Amino acid sequence: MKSSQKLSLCFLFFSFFLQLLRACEVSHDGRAITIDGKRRVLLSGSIHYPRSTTGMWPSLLRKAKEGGLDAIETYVFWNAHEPSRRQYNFDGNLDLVRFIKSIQDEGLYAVLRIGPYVCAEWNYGGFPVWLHNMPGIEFRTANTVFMNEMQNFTTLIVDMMRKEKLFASQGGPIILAQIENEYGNMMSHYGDAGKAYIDWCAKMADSFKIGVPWLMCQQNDAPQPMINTCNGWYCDSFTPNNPNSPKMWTENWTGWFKSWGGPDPHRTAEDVAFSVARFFQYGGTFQNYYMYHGGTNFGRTSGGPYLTTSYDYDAPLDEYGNLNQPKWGHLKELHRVLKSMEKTLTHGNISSIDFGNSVTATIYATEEGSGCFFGNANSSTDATISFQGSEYVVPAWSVSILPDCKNEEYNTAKVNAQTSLMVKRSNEAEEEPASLKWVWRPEIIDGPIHEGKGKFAASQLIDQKQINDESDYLWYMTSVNLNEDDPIWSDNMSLLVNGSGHVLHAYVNGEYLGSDWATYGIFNYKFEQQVKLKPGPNQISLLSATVGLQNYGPMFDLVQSGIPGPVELVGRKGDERIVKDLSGHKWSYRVGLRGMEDKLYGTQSDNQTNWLSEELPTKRRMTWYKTTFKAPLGSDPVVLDLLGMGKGFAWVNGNNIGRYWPSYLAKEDGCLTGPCDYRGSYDNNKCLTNCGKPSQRYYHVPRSFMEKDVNTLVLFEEFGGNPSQVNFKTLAVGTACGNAYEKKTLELSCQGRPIAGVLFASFGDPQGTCGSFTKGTCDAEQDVLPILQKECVGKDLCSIQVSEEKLGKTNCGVNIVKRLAVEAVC
Ligand SMILES: *[C@@H]1O[C@H](CO)[C@@H](O)[C@H](O)[C@H]1NC(C)=O
Ligand SMILES: *[C@@H]1O[C@H](CO)[C@@H](O)[C@H](O)[C@H]1NC(C)=O
Ligand SMILES: *[C@@H]1O[C@H](CO)[C@@H](O)[C@H](O)[C@H]1NC(C)=O
Ligand SMILES: *[C@@H]1O[C@H](CO)[C@@H](O)[C@H](O)[C@H]1NC(C)=O
Ligand SMILES: *[C@@H]1O[C@H](CO)[C@@H](O)[C@H](O)[C@H]1NC(C)=O
Ligand SMILES: CC(=O)N[C@H]1CO[C@H](CO)[C@@H](O)[C@@H]1O
Ligand SMILES: CC(=O)N[C@H]1CO[C@H](CO)[C@@H](O)[C@@H]1O
Repeated sequence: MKSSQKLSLCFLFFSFFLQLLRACEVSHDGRAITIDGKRRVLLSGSIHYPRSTTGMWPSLLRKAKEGGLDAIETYVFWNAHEPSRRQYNFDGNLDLVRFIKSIQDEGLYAVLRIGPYVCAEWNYGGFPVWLHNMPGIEFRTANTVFMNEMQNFTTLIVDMMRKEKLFASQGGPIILAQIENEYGNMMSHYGDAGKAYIDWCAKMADSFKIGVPWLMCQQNDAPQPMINTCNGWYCDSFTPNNPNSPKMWTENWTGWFKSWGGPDPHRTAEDVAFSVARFFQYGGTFQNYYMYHGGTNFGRTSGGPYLTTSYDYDAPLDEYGNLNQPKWGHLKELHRVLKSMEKTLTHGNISSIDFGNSVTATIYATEEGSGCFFGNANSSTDATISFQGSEYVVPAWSVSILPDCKNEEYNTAKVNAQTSLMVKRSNEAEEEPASLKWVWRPEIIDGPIHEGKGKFAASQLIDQKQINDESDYLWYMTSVNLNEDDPIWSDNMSLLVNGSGHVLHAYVNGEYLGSDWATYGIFNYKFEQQVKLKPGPNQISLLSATVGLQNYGPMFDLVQSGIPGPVELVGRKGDERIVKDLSGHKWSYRVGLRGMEDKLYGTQSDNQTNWLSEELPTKRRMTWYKTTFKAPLGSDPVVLDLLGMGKGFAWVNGNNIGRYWPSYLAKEDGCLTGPCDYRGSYDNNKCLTNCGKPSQRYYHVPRSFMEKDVNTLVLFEEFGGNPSQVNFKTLAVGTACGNAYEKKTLELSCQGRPIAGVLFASFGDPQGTCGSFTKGTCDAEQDVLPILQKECVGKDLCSIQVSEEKLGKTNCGVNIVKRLAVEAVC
């Protein structure tokens, strides 16, 4: 089909009454992905459906569309969909079909990365743990057991999409699919079998005949017809392995993820825009933001080890779905300019001029006209270049885009989008935290646990994955018979536990002995504690807790979790050290916690007895807390402030909102001391904030988890905490700042509420950042504040043309690039 008259979207209209779907042909050449024969510039963004709620999807997708995206990319999460072999879950926020249809409803395309290995900082990289326990299996290599299971699941997903007519070839939104994921940088560890496996993956994918192209990311030897694509911070120097494959970027990291013990990573809007603009300058035509919305690792979905419940990622839409400004707006503007050049970028003859010092101009020439990029990859020096008789200033580490090669329409370092500072407001529905009435119960760990009565036994320490990941918690229990003439018997005996994942609580003879946990980056701990033993049998009960299973690395699936051992008793007599290894003892195992078996987190009326209201304990290990609360009024996102708590899980009306661990503070140093300098190569250790504070204090409680009236909050506390400070807050834009250059339009919005006031306005060379603007060396001759107040106060959105006509003359010198800076309160 070659018809330029047709709408470029494959689907025209979709409603309850009418479903007008039109199949379209998705293909590619060396230049771009083509849709119905037309080369396209495609801007895509990752949103993972299980990391938000169905209620959030429409607004997230609308904001993505409004932000200038053409496509939404998602992984498919095998372990979420097939928690037990051949038992499937596609309910609630796992309803993949509904998610893809929601994408279509917003007029967006979809990119389906089936994997089924996904990495994604998702528990075990998306593999079900039962898979690990299949006899004879080896992951991600030419192993029949693995390949059969992978094919079984992949087929299920492909068939499901096909049945619902979701591929573009059937009139659906899916224009691209992906098989495997980032295997290229792992393949050498698998030898020849790795190569055989990737060829098999390609053949299998191709055999599905889905009618849209398949991608393989980070796979330099991807067999045809797979398109190999780039993932990274920057992908401008990437070249596909086939002249017929377009230059595609499947993961452009908009920020980074966070770990327990880690500070908050940030990537500036200027640098993300720079990386994208450079990619297009150097011939790219498809790029995807990883993530566009990161969201939340609800329940036990976070990968690891040690990845936080928040998966905010500093993405253009924040964890809660708010616009992360200025990033969202700055990229929106970039998308608009790139889309306006679609024809030029996908057809133009490309030539370039090297000005030295990392400054280059790239010209895309077509019969109808030319488009230009001026790139300056020098991290410290602004450049002035002379091009076709005019002079242009290109700031350090920036790209200017001139769609007509004459007028600069966009520069990645000049942010015109507003900056929003979010505030947390206390819950107006209740005078909290004082009004929260707590009840509590101990987790029952006497009785069977201290008698070592488990559900199964083994004469060895097992890998915690053997329990199919049904719980974070596994009791390892054994008994050791000692008498006073035992060689290790002494006044100074200790228990040693070599553990890998990730937290340990040790009990001896019914008494708590101590705890230990790994630190981020070093995922094993060596617990050693002096212990008082008695003659006769001694009961040792070790509770191991995982904090997200490994999701990345060569053979990551084999990394041990739980207590690999050894577990030893050590006796000391003078300088002599005598060891008794308990690792080969008979160990009895018990999965999970009693309170979880009894569903203490639920709202059902059974099990509501036995909660104690007297003497609310603090700093008490292994304790369940419960309270009821009224949902905060309004529709702003809600967070649970868990400051004062140790580590555990939180449930709202039975919904597991994820692991909490506010007592784990981010490292003390390495954070920013001033503003982040966007110039120079980014990596995830640049521009950190929140050092020395809890890695995660606030936890997202989606509105759909709450009822209007009474809601139940249950906490399981492992280390000991104080719930009296726990409270709910709502999140909203508190301050909105605009900072726009002359000839641009300054737009301000409080995102959902009217602008309450304007505190500062200056047209000249104002200094400082949002919240601390000051006038610079020059300013407008008349006070511009009243103009802004008149235009903005009481409005949901105001736009002001930044020009002397609108704001009056200034006393600025000719060399000053004038800007309007405004600070508004919401
Ligand atoms: C997947 O495996 C089940 C048996 O476990 C089988 O019934 C089904 O047909 C398989 N699906 C495919 C597509 O092979
Ligand atoms: C950046 O510019 C400076 C000054 O012009 C020059 O000395 C330096 O070599 C340049 N760096 C790069 C990486 O081009
Ligand atoms: C682009 O290059 C082709 C082949 O060299 C040439 O025929 C064509 O005229 C060029 N077009 C423009 C606009 O420069
Ligand atoms: C027990 O042994 C450890 C390790 O040698 C030593 O650090 C500790 O001081 C000893 N304690 C006593 C009470 O002797
Ligand atoms: C302790 O466990 C780690 C795995 O977490 C293992 O690499 C190490 O060899 C073990 N130490 C000893 C002494 O066995
Ligand atoms: C090679 C590499 O670091 N890949 C990472 C890309 O980013 C995604 C998302 O954060 C990770 O899942 C990959 O491990
Ligand atoms: C202590 C108690 O009442 N436990 C019960 C809680 O509810 C579950 C089922 O929901 C029962 O199995 C427990 O016996």
